[in-house]
Amino acid sequence: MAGEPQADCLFCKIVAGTVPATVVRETETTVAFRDINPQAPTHVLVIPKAHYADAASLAAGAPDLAADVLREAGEIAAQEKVDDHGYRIVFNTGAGAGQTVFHTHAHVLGGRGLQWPPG
Ligand code: D5M
Repeated sequence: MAGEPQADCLFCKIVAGTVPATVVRETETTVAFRDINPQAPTHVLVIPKAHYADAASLAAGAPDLAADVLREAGEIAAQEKVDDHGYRIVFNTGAGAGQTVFHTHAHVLGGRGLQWPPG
């Protein structure tokens, strides 16, 4: 069912605490942790605790939770002090766009100049 934990999902395991992560912030509905393969000095992932495969299905199925994730992305940028110079919030959506973990996650990237368009 939408939102239910999935046994084979890496990020559900991080939520459950059975896979370790460097958690930098947690709320009732979200967890933020450092990306294991950082692409910028600040690279934090913000996830909803509930399982939704991608940003679009999260927004369609649980719009308040989607708002929580976006708000937390902003809170992380402030906490990491990258909000002054600008930062990027990225939701890779679909394998062709580079999504490898099918549990919605916002990448919060900052602390260096970011090029546009992205690769
Ligand atoms: O992003 C998936 C991201 O998840 C990718 O940048 C690596 C990161 N990742 C994978 N495993 C872990 C663990 N265990 N801790 C922290 N970060 C992790 P995507 O947009 O799906 O390519």
